[in-house]
Amino acid sequence: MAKRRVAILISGRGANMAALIAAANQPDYPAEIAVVLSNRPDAAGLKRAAAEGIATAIVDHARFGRDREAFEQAVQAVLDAHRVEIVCLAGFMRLLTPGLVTRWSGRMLNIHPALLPSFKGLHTHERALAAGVKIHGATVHFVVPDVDSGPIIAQAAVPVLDDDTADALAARVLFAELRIYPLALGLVAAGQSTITAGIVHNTAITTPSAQLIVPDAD
Ligand code: 4DW
Repeated sequence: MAKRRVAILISGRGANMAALIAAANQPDYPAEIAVVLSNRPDAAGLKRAAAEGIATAIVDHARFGRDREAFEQAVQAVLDAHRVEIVCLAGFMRLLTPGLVTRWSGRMLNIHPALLPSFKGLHTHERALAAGVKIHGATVHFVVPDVDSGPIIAQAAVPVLDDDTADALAARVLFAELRIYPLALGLVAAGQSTITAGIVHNTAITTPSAQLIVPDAD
C-alpha cells in the first residue's frame, strides 16, 4: 500500500516531530514524512529533520505582517509542492484561519497536552495541578476552526503525583505525547480513524486494552 504523505508543522524543537519521524521510519508504518515546515527560521526541529534526510521549508510569519491569508497561501504552496495528504501540527504556534483548517478538514491533526475537553489553551500542567486532578494526559485531535475543540482521535493518561511540579508533570505528559501521536497518525493514515457526526471511530481498535494507553511513567 502506498504510504500517505505527511507534513509536520513546527515552531520549536520538534519533540513530537521526532517521534513521528521515528515511527515513519518503520517499514510497516502507513505514513511517510514528506516535509517539515516551520514558521520560525530558527526552530531547532528544522536541523533535526534535515539530519534525518527530510525536506524542510520555512514560511516565516513575520514576513507577512498581519496578513494571515498570505502566510497561509505560502504554507499551502509548500504542502502542494510536496503533494501532502495529511498535516500534523506539532508545537506549531500560529493560529490557522478557518479557510485553511476547513480545506484540511479531517486531514489535519494536532496534539494538546491535556485530556480534552479539560484544560483547553495554555499552561495546561499548571492548571491541572491547581485543579488537583489526579489523572492528566495528552490528546490527539482533528483540527477545526475552534482551538482545542476538534474530534478526538486518541488520548493517553498519566498520573499526577503528590509532589509534582509543572515541569515534572510536563515531562511525564510529553512521554505520553510521544507515544500517542504516532499511534493516532498511524490510524488516520491507514484509514482506521473515521469521523461520524463529530465523533472519531477507531475501527481497528477492538479491545479495551488497545484503546487505553497509559505509558509507563518511570
Ligand atoms: C494553538 C492555538 C492557537 C495559537 C497557537 C497554538 C494550538 C495548535 C494550533 C496551531 N494553529 C492552530 C491550532 C489549532 O488548534 N487550531 C487552529 N490553528 N485553527 C495562537 O493563538 N498563536 C498566536 C501566536 C503565538 C506565537 O507566535 O507565539 C497567534 O497569534 O497565532
